[in-house]
Amino acid sequence: MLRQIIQESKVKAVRELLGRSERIVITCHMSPDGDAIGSSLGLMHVLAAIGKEARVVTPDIPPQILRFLPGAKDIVPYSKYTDFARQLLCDADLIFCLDFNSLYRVDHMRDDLASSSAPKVLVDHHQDPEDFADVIISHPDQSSTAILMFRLLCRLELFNLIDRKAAMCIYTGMMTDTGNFSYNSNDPDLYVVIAELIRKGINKDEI
Ligand SMILES: [Mn+2]
Repeated sequence: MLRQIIQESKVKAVRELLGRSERIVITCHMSPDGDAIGSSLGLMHVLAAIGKEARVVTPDIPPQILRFLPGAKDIVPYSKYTDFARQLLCDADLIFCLDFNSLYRVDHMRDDLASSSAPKVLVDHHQDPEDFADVIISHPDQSSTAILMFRLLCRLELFNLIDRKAAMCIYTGMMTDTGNFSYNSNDPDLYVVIAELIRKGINKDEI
């Protein structure tokens, strides 16, 4: 089984925030990569499965190469749909900030993100996160935000709601940040997670 690395107090805080939130925004850094988009969409699918209205808002347009990911077409790029994205941030009752450690990483979306009254949960693996979120789940020893998201979902007892679509997104994130498991990839837990994602029905040869 997986080692437990996320503190129970933080899991509990996220569980409570989720319990009283309906409109949830998930965001990530500008020039999003496979980890930023994969962990965001993976979370989005699971939140949708528990009946939440979850939207992924990115600072700019995600790269074409990630369009194959389930849910990618529903992403709202702030740079393109600024008013709509601003409204989503403003109306949200919870915001997940994934795969970045500083508000500067969301570029021109910074003010709208910072000024939203919604509580913020940071899930990230970069060093020295800024203190802008209400709950900070920061584990620089983890190879990707996507594997950290998988761990968080398991701790929230949402493992059973990770479907094939969510699994594809999470796998893509894990793969991206390890160069297809060529670096930062000695943690045995990585392969435990991959095994679980394959059981969820992903075809890793097609990703
Ligand atoms: Mn990353």
